Amino acid sequence: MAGSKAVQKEVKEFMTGLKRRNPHEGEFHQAVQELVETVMPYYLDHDQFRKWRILERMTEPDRVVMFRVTWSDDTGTIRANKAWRVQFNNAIGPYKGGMRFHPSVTLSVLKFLGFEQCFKNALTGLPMGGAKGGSNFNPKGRSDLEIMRFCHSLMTELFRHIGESKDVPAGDIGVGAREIGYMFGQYKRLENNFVGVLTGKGLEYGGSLIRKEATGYGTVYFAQNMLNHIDDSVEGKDVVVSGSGNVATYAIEKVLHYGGKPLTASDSGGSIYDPDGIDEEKLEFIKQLKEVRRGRISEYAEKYSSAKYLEGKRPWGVKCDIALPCATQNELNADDAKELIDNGVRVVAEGANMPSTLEAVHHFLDAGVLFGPAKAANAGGVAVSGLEQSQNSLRISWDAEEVDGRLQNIMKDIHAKCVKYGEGDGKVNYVAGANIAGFEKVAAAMVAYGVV
Ligand code: NDP
Ligand code: 2IT
Repeated sequence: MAGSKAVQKEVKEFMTGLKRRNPHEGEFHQAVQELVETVMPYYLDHDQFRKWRILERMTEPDRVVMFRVTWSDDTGTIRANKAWRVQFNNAIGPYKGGMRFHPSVTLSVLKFLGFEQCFKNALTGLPMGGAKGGSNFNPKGRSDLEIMRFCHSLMTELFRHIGESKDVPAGDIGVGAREIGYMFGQYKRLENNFVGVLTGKGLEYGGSLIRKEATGYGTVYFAQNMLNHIDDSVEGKDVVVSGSGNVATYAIEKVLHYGGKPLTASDSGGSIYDPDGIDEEKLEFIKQLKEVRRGRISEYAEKYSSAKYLEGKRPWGVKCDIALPCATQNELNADDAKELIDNGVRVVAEGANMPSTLEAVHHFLDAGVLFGPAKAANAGGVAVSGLEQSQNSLRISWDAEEVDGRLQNIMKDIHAKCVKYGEGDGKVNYVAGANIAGFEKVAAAMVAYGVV
């Protein structure tokens, strides 16, 4: 293995070039830095990858489509939003990755997400390349009809760039079953073709059981695998969760199944802390609140007197054994990491994409916390998307037990890959393990194609 000084020098030089080529893309720089820091020693030891300049090629998307989405709101006012689809890399399969609707969406955000998706998808063992898309559209407070007009308009451009063997979008922040339905309906109409071009579809029109639950369940399966590896388990543990959307809700549900105690949930307004624990009945309230009524998490504290509402605060100050960041990028910084470590956290599994800053990750690793990075820990969502594609191609539907069983096996397998590539000195560095395992698969496929 190359010496650490030489490695650091190569990382620095590589990042200088990447930042020069991609100015003002902080999130993208961060995601690449995290990968390159851990992959560089492996890269320097593998001449075939260096010779083919795989890292330089892999950090440049295959293509980016940028377009305008024009729609009219309920008052008749014309609106125009920006939208993108970043088709990052299809070396190991058709492009695959979610669509995000949120005012914070920029090209940099979608490039970081698309880049990480390539390695995450590789880890699942399924044939899926990496992509991400989305818009700076803010769905909050919009009526169903406004959402529908926006989704139809977006698909009126996007349809020509996607396809069941080309690029298969799915959900992400601000894009759930409702939005997928509107987008799929418009795709089908424009192409006159009923194929599995989106995943996360409703069960009535080709969706898969367990897709809705998959990311949150998968994150807790991953945490359970990390704990089982040291002869421990989620049972009896205090768990702090951020977010109250799709990923957070089903992470809380699986913690309950495993006998853990979920203590918190949050949204962009603040966090709720329930020292009595969020039980099945309280979780049902959150599901109704968020999936049906689209309300604020503060209502939980109005309903349950056991809970406190921490306005404008993230939940990282609450003492816990396990932390599951499940909201958004950079929601857990160095100070939060120190506080969690001081309070005795033993496991962090990232349900969201890049929720921990690079400094926070370094703190967790230095403190010996079992840290499951997003690429590995939240791969369950896209894995079941891959299974939805398989079911669509086969024109069959597996039952929930079948899909959940496959999901559990995939998460176990990802854990094993992280151990294989990240074990040293009796410890597992899951960041290095996930990055190297994902990188190796994509890189080997790129080498096989020659210079393209
Ligand atoms: P949802 O839209 O269902 O929920 C997002 C949650 O995060 C909401 O509680 C939202 O609060 C909160 N949130 C979003 N942005 C911010 C912000 N800037 N500050 C504070 N809170 C915020 O999205 P998902 O649950 O699907 O996604 C959550 C994370 O998981 C994202 O990082 C996503 O990329 C990742 N992920 C999702 C997968 C999936 O299958 N859905 C798969 C793998 C990863 P509010 O309502 O107030 O905005
Ligand atoms: O970040 C992710 O992995 C997702 N939003 C899910 C992508 C997918 O294609 O299911």
